[in-house]
Amino acid sequence: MGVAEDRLRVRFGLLDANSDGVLEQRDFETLVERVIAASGAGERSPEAVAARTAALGYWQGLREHADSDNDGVVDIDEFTAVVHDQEAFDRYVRPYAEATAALADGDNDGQVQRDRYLAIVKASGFPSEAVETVFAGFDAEGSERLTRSGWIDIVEGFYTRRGAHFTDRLSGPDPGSPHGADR
Ligand SMILES: [Ca+2]
Ligand SMILES: [Ca+2]
Repeated sequence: MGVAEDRLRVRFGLLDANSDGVLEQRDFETLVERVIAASGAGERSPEAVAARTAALGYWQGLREHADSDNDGVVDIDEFTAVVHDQEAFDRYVRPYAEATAALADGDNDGQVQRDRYLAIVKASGFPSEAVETVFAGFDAEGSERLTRSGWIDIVEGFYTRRGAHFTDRLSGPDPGSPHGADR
């Protein structure tokens, strides 16, 4: 399997929160609750409510776009056919990235602290070491913070780039177990 296929499998596996091999609404509901819990935002906070709406929008957008056999779930072949589509990213993935960045930016100053970033990205299923490496790569000045737009750039790079990209590190050494349950 080539690097590009590995990368696709990792992306798919991260979204398949219940690891049943297909993407469905339940996966997105599970993911967003993990992210909300990790963020420290209240379950009923406006940011949490907005994140749930964005997660559902992500799923609905993906299903409408990708579920070509119309069976109500998105399998890896259907996912692979659409994942690099920049217009689709802008339409239904970016709002979710923005909502999670808002969750992470607890004091709403446009900056995300390193510990919050790490907690949320790990809750999304990425392996710890990879997450820290990517943060360090992005935070070249050692400020221990990311801007919200930097956060969205990371998500966008991970999902839409076809070629090599520094977010490849998020794939970690073992793309077969992206959830890294015991790390
Ligand atoms: Ca699933
Ligand atoms: Ca399908």
